[in-house]
This record gives sequence, structure tokens and C-alpha cells, in this order.
Amino acid sequence: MHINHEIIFAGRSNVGKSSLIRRLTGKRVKIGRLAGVTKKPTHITFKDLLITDMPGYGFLHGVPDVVQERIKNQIIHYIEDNNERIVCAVQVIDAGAFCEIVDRWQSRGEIPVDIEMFDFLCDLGVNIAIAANKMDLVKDHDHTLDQIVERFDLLPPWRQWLDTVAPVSAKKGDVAALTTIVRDQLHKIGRDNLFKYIKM
Ligand SMILES: Nc1nc2c(ncn2[C@@H]2O[C@H](COP(=O)(O)OP(=O)(O)OP(=O)(O)O)[C@@H](O)[C@H]2O)c(=O)[nH]1
Ligand SMILES: [Mg+2]
Repeated sequence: MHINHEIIFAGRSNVGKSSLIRRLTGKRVKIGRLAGVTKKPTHITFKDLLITDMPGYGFLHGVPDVVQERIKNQIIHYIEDNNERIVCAVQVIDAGAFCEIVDRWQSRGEIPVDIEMFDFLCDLGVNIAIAANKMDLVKDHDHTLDQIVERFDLLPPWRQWLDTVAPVSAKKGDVAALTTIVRDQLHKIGRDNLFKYIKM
């Protein structure tokens, strides 16, 4: 069947992109304890909807800079080429580690790759869902989420951004906030009939 719509999952290595896809769709995409499990864009289809699991970008232990740069560029080109059909880009972050990583890059005068990706998606006009994953490891939820939205230049409190920010735990199966955002985007294009493929 011809693909009309696409949902993509992007984010650094090991943040739980594949685990989230598994929870949302029930499909057994490959996941793993080590970074760099997903090596190239991997697809699942439901009717004319494509769900794409991207390789992780950012630092990978033992992978040369040029290769990491190539992965990032591959993702950027993929998104540019398929922009028209992308209903939602889910940007996955590790909620507990995110702020520290961003601050480390910024203190070196570099643009953190997550922020670069977010700005790129915004400029393209893609609908973005920020999935703050691994919330099961986070103690002070509200404080952490406020810190996270600030890094994306969104004004806290984070609850102002419920249409963009979804605290989730793929591990616990607590993904309703993300399901709601994704279904909302499907609803906006009149495709409630695809809700059944994106589970609560
Ligand atoms: N504690 C916790 N661990 C999680 C959660 N989601 C995923 N993980 C673990 O994080 C690790 C990486 O998960 P993946 O789903 O393979 O991550 P990925 O982002 O697809 O990784 P790459 O394909 O390497 O980019 C695995 O050990 C998962 O079990 C979560 O919500 N909480
Ligand atoms: Mg993966």
C-alpha cells in the first residue's frame, strides 16, 4: 500500500526509542542494553502509516566522529526528504541525563545535538513530541521536567506544554502521555482510524 503518513522516532543512542515503539505498537523492534543497536532507519507499517525507528545520534563509544556525523546527516536528509508525510517526529530523551549532557556541551561552546535536532525540526515545521523517557529513574518529576523544557527554550512550568512534552517510561509501560500527543496529530489529519495501532 502507498505510504501517506509517517511517524518518526529520533534521539541519542540508548534513550529508549526502540523500546517506546515496542510499547506503542506492540511490534518487536530490536532493543538493547548497549548504545548503537538500531543501525539504520527501521520501518513498521500499518495500512498507509509508516513508523520509523532512527539510529541514535550523538556520542557512541568506539564509533569515530566522522561516522557519528554521517549518522546525524543521514537522519537530517531522511527528514527533509520525507517532510511532507511526517505527521509527528517523536524526539526521545533520557529525562534523568538530559540536562547534564546539554549543559556539558554548552559549557564547551557547542550546540547540543538534541537542541540542534529540535531547532531543525521546528524550522521545517514538523510537529514535534518530546518524549522524556526513563521517568521511572527520575525522583523529582516536576522539577526535572521544568529544567528540560527550559533547555528547549520553552517557558516553564512544563505543564504548559502538554501538547509537546510527554513524560514516559517505556520500561513501566507508562506511555499514555505520548500516545495522546501522537493520536492528536492523527486526529488533526482526520485519521482516527489509525488510533488502534498506537496503544495507550
Ligand atoms: N529504566 C528504564 N530503562 C529503559 C526505558 N526504556 C528503555 N530502557 C532501556 O534502555 C536501553 C536502550 O533501549 P533501546 O530501546 O534499545 O534504545 P534506543 O534509543 O533504541 O537505542 P539505539 O538503537 O542504540 O539508538 C535498554 O536497556 C532498555 O531496556 C525506561 O523507560 N526506563
Ligand atoms: Mg534503537
